[in-house]
Amino acid sequence: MDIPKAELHVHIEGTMEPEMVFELARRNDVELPYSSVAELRSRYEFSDLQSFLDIYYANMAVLRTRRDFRELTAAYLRESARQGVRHAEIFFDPQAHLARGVEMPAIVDGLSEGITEGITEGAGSGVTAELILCFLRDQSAESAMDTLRLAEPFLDRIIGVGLDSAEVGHPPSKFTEVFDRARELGLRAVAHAGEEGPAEYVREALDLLRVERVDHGIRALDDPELVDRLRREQVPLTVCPLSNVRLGSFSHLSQHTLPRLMAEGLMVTINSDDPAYFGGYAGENFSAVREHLGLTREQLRQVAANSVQASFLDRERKSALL
Ligand code: ES4
Ligand code: ZN
Repeated sequence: MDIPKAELHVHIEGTMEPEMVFELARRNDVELPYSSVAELRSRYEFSDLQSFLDIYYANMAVLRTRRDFRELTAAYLRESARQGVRHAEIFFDPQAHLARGVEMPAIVDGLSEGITEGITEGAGSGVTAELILCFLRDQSAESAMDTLRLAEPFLDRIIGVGLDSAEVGHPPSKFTEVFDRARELGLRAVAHAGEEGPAEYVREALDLLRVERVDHGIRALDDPELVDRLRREQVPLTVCPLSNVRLGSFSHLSQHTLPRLMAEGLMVTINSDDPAYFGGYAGENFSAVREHLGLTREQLRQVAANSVQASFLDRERKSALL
């Protein structure tokens, strides 16, 4: 699917293919508990979000240097550009790296160099990308605030903040203060909500964190009043079809509620989440929903246009992509 589109929900750490896990492990002298790429790949059978997060955080141990972050990001941009992505807003999880002693400058410099390299050498000069710093919601609000403070010298290269990791038991309300601070600093705001957690978390993300997009949001369908509000306000939802199936929200892609979200008149986008783990990048998510949910070309065009509209690009760049 080569319809021009923006990817609004991708975790850079989730783009690390098993081959790169092994390559970086060798280069950085990190011992892996698997003997081969095939064995690692065979572990990618998840029952829920936590079972995925356990292996996702474990694999991150191989990411150590600025160069690692640069190569990871450049590789992601090259692949997603091949799949029609013209703009990407990329999540990263600094707390996970700081915990291993990797410092904020190595992380942000590496990621931004990777964006430059990916754009100029592979993806083509038409591609753009931005970074969104995510707070880990299963860590404390204080840790999130400390992370934001550490990121302050780099805010010229960070467009916004997000909220990710284990959702249930970690409501958006826990992070009201740090999102307020982020907004004061001029950052945009998004948050994962309603992936495994209840529709109420989507409301909290909107009312307390004042997010401009909701990441996932699929559980909003449990709450008709919330659906009305999402429609009225045209709040973008960054839906990740292959991710939702691999993490057990739906038994098969044919059971995904994406068509219902669209029929309700919501502003839906299609994204890859953690493509190295869930079986596909943005284009592959588009092809999969076309095949298994019967979305028409016209509907897919609409979803792609939504992604441009829902991005943090300025008005001229949006018109150029529409
Ligand atoms: C994530 Cl699929 C998903 N959900 C929540 N947090 C995440 N971090 C990386 N992938
Ligand atoms: Zn996600």
